[in-house]
Amino acid sequence: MTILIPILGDQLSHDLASLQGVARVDAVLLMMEVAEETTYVRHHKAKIALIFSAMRHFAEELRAAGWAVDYVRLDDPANSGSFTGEIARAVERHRPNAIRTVEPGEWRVLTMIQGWAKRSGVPVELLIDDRFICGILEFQTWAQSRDDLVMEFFYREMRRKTGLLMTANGRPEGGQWNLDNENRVPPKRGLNYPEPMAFVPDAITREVMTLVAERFAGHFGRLESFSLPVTAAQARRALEHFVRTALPDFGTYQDAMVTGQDWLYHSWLSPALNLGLLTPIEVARAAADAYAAGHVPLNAAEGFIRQIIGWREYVRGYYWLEMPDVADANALAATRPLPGFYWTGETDMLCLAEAIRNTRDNAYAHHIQRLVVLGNFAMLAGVRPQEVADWFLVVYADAYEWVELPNVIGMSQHADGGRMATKPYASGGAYVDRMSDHCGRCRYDVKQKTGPDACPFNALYWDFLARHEGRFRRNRRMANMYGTWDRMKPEVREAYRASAEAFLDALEPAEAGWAR
Ligand code: FAD
Ligand code: DLZ
Repeated sequence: MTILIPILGDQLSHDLASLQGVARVDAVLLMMEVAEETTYVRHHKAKIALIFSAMRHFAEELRAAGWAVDYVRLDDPANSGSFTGEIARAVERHRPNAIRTVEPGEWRVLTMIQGWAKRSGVPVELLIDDRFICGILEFQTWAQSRDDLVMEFFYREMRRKTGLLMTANGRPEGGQWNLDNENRVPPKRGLNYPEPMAFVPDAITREVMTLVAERFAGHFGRLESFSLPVTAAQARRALEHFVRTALPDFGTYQDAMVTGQDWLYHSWLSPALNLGLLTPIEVARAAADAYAAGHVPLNAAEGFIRQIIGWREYVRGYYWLEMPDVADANALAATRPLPGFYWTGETDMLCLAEAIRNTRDNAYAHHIQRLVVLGNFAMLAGVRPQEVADWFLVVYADAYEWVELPNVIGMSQHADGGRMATKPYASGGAYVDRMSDHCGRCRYDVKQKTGPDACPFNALYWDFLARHEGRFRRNRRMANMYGTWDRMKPEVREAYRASAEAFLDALEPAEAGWAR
């Protein structure tokens, strides 16, 4: 009896469902570095290095634990270049009786797996990925029971399910489910920002970095500062470090942006989480335990836990509920190509330049840079959502379609017509000014509303509301903004629209070939 167990690059967990209940003598674990996965979009160099290094470390750990691991390297001359091709070759080598694998993170890969049994003549067992707190079917049942998909209500279900920050009588700790009214404080001078734990590349990582530097030289991003955790043991140390040094201030300064400060109080745990080096429940428990021990305040623990058991689980459920149609959604009929500065960073808007620098150097930008700066600009400018989604999938070390696409199409571009968010996350320069120190150092003036020196976010915001009046005017959550627009003199409204048009006309589109 031989069972072939493919383990994909984001399934690097020792308690993976496919490894349970199988005798080691009966199993061959198959891990595949394949060209198709490295180039279906042209990932940031650091992302490829991270995945290959973590895969190679995980294979060593599996071997040390007594598993037979068949590891196909990218530079193996016989490598077919695709998961499906490697399954066919592995079936030739091992003649398995069955293939057993865990549901993948992407629709694209699921359609591949659905063809394996027919192509190879070997039955394929597809197991639920129980590393997530909420299963795909469970989310679908929740969604069917409701008229809307408001995340807050899903989050409360997850609090009840996990018991995290719940009192013995089933009430939320502190009496409130959500403490965001204590969060979103602007950054002050004199704060000390802890850095995430940095790991010096070992021999395996250095070998992978050389491979990536040679083979993927034309891909976006820098590799030199690579220091991410590549094993579960390192990821646990990074989690402990975050809980001790940054979590206490996580909630308070969650929306802050500071020039030259790339992480502020964020965790930078998403790459390890999304690879499977950490599980969401252990990360959320670490925060709850720190609160119980009196080390972090409730607003920090609650805010952080909401991101993990709320948003992260929610977007995964949304992805499988809405795929495949959501990938092509474009409710606002946006047609503009992505501006070239998303790849070069060459823009005078300091908030954008800073977010893109962080992205290029670290394959990272924190949530508010992604949402309020990069996503907001693309939506206001009317960039085609699929080009925005490709960019986000390329540039971040934590980007897999199940988590990237809902955040782009649903949360940031409103391209799903409001299925995820009842109102678009649109804002002008004032919000960036309130939450950051960028505007005081920027070549544009956030206080000026129109003209060549005004912050472009101001005119773009009003132009966006005017362009989409037919869709949004009846939205009760946007009534105030349309009230303000209505009270403006016609010549003021016209000046906003002319300013936006002049700015947009001058935008250079990106050169072809960066993303695909
Ligand atoms: P922290 O601020 O420390 O948050 C803790 C954890 O909560 C994160 O590690 C992450 O696992 C989870 N989390 C927080 N917000 C979200 C969210 N909206 N969706 C899912 N998980 C969340 N996250 C990804 O993991 N991969 C992506 O490709 C991705 N693309 C995004 C694209 C856009 C347009 C936006 C607005 C958000 C995107 N996010 C994505 C969500 C979020 O920005 C990142 O998870 C976060 O910035 C990762 O940094 P961190 O670990 O320091 O997060
Ligand atoms: C993202 C990625 C890359 C760059 N390379 C590989 C690879 O060579 N082998 C592999 O198993 N996985 C890789 N991945 C992650 C996969 O794309 C990921 O498993 C699927 O997208 C499903 O989420």
